[in-house]
Order: sequence, then C-alpha cells, then structure tokens
Amino acid sequence: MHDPIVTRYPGNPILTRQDVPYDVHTVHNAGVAKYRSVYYMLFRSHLATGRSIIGLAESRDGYSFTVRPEPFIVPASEGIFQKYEAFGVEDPRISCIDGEHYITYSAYSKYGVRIVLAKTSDFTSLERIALITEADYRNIVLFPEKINGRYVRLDRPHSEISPWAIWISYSPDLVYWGEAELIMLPEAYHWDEMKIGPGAPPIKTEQGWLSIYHGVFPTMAGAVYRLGVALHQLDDPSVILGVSDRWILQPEDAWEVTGYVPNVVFSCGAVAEDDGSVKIYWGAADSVMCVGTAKLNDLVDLCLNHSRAALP
Ligand code: M1P
Repeated sequence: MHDPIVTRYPGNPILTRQDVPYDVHTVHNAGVAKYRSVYYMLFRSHLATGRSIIGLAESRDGYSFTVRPEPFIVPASEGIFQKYEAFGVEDPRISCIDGEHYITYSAYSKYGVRIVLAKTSDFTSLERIALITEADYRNIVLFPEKINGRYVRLDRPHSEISPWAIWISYSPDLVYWGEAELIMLPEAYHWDEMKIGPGAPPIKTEQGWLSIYHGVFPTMAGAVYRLGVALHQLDDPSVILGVSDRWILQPEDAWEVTGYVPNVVFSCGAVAEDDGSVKIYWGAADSVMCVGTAKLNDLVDLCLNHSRAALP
C-alpha cells in the first residue's frame, strides 16, 4: 500500500449546505485563490430547481470558511450572458494574473454549455468580460501568467465522436483564443480511461507547470471520479513532461462515496503555500467541499518518475 500523497484535513467536509445562509442543496466544485492572506472560495450550489449558482466564502487559514450572505454569481439578467446562462452557472476556477482575479465558469442554456470569463479586483463586484468558447466546453483553466507573450489555457471540449481529452490554446487578450491542440488523452483500461478534464489552474514549480486534473473510470455501478497530476514544460506548456500513472486522490470518505453524485472527487482549485505544500480543494460527491494537503515535490516526482504517456 502506498502512503497517501494527499493528506485529508481531519475536519472535512469544510463547507456544507448548512453553512450557507440562503437555500441551497449542495456546496461543491469550488475555485479557490489566496489574496493578501485571505482565501477566497467560489463554490457551486444546486438550487431546488436542479440549476446551479455560485457563492463566495472567505477564510484566514484555508480551512474554516465563512459564507457571504448573498450568492456571488447568479445567471445574468440581461444581454448576451442572459441567453447563455439561463440554465445556471457552474464549476468556477480563479486565476490571478497581473493583480486581477479572472474567473472562468460554465454557463448552461438550451444552447449547450459554454465558458464565461469574468473578473473581480476585490471579490465584491464582478465584471463579465466575454463568452470564450462555443458549445460544448467545460473545465477551462487559465495559466497564472503570460507565456511567450500570450495567455494560455487548458480546456476540455466534448462531442459524440472525440475522446473527452485535455487541449491547450492561446490568446493575445484573454478573449480571442486559437491554435488549439490536443495534448493529453485518457488511457485505455486505466483509472482515467473514460474521460479527463483540467481541474485547478496550473501551479508554477521549478520543474514545470503542475496541473491537477480529474480522470473518470466507468464501472457497472457508475463512473468513479479521481484526481491525477501532469507536469507541463515551463516555456512551452503544450509539452507534457510527465503524467502520473497513479491517481493522487480517490473517493474514500463517506461524503465522497455517497451524495448527490456518488464516488466523485472533483477539484477546481488549489493554493500553493510558501512552505512547498499545496492545499488541494475538492468537491465530494457533488455535495460538500473538502481540502487536503500534499507536497509539491511529491506531485512533481510522481509526474516525472512514475509516468504514463500523455498521448497513449
Ligand atoms: O458529477 C461529476 C462531475 O461531472 C461533470 O464533470 P465532467 O464533465 O468533467 O465529467 C460536471 O458536471 C461536474 O460539475 C461534476 O462534478
């Protein structure tokens, strides 16, 4: 038996629907950013309609969060965003680039799922910038700095005929994206064989960009969502230096195994700390929020020394 790579916080789950001062049925799939010593968590919640909104919670230690009295993002009531957010907003990620906090989230409507780019400077007001994909895309993460003068993102388009895999693309201005390229595939008869998708925004390490992703395995009792890691080359993140052959986290705790969607751990956010550790946040069973810690060096080592092929 391997030692756990991720050490679960003993106080999990750290956020549940009971902590939210308005009526929601779940709390999950949160993007998290640390800014001026405060952890900001944007979390998704299902309403009684089955549609989702996004709330905001704050913390001084990354474990104990207080939820703001009102939701932070609800479907837009006017303009182009109203048309594409009508069925709800989901799975936010936060990337801090040049002092601005950019948020990418899924916008659902009868036209499919697209990604909205928004920004906030203070986690009080929100400015929607643009819809940055067509339908059907989910799981978009922005790299936290420009690389070779361009913004870079990972994403996960999905269709009936293509594998649900991780792609990369580039932008001069965060709005117009291009030069898309498939860089990582699920591997057949492997823990991530059914589909994969980017999780938390990539973290810069000396050896490369560390990307936490989710991989899905089909079973007779339904899909199992686990987390894995990949390492991208610093000056050209389309080059994957290694993908860990083993997962770093799988559903084990009771609230990960049962809930709104059973057997799911799903990350949209991780915070690298000054001591070389990383706090990884995950939604458990699409129901509650959890956190655990890992050493960045251990995750990099898994990618480089216990690798499988990125494009098997
Ligand atoms: O229910 C598990 C997850 O399923 C979807 O994720 P993906 O498209 O990457 O498989 C999303 O609905 C996600 O929000 C959800 O947690």
